[in-house]
Amino acid sequence: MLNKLAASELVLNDDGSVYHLNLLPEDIADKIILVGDPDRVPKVSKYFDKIEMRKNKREFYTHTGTLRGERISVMSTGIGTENIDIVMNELDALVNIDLKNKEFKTEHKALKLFRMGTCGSVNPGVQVDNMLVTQNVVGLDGLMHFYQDYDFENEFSRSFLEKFPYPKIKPMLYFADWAEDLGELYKDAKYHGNTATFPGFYAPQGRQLRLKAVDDKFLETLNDLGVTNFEMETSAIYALSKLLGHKAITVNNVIANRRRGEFSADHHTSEKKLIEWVLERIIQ
Ligand code: R1P
Ligand code: URA
Repeated sequence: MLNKLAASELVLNDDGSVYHLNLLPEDIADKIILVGDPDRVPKVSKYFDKIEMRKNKREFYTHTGTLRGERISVMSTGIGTENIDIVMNELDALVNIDLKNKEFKTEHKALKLFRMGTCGSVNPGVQVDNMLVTQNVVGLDGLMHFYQDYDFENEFSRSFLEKFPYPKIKPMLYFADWAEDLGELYKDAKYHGNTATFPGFYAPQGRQLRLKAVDDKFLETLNDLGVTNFEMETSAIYALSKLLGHKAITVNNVIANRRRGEFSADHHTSEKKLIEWVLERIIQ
């Protein structure tokens, strides 16, 4: 690969910021909280001692400041792994590429990424409005098949693949796991589990409004394969972090129990609890 990147490959705005995130290298901290919903960004940054920077473009809103004296950023990713592809590559470019010369830096910087999201449980025993940390993730979104050199295997992936009964979906599957040392920070979470990340909210997650999903037993089948919960970003966050050399962990607020047909009666309160819980653990 050429060391100097063409203008069409690493796209920058007029002020030299990365194209979609609209950020300059000095705008981000090494610890970044990733949330899906742009409205969740101020709900997190209101806890900062001071906010030094607010920028946005499209669904990507970023606030950077300090909390208990430590620099920290919070950024919204919008929905889906295609957005995560942009977020991860542009965040990595901010720290590991010299944007002026468009050359790779010789020293690598590792970011710490903390996804704080929402999910639906497919384990009937998981209670809504509680926190669920993702240890392993299976991506059914296919993103990582566009990258060379990604082939992650562990005990979970091997047993999952052995029994996965949907041949049309199987070619899209890939696996990843958390950054173990960040997992230590979250060891007292109510639930730890295996997450499945999907390229949609409805049929991909087995929801049937007027259209039928792949099969009526999708939730039970995935749960039998060891999956605890469904959402739309973690596979790409974990897998791209592994390839790019960053550390990542996800904790989601369980807002739905799909097997019991329940939805949270007050997800604003449990969201607040999640934000406070995460901030207490990642800034010590
Ligand atoms: C779907 O409603 C969205 O909610 C979940 C899913 O992953 C998807 O992004 O996460 P966030 O609440 O972080 O957006
Ligand atoms: N987010 C999802 O992607 N699925 C759910 O069921 C709830 C939140």
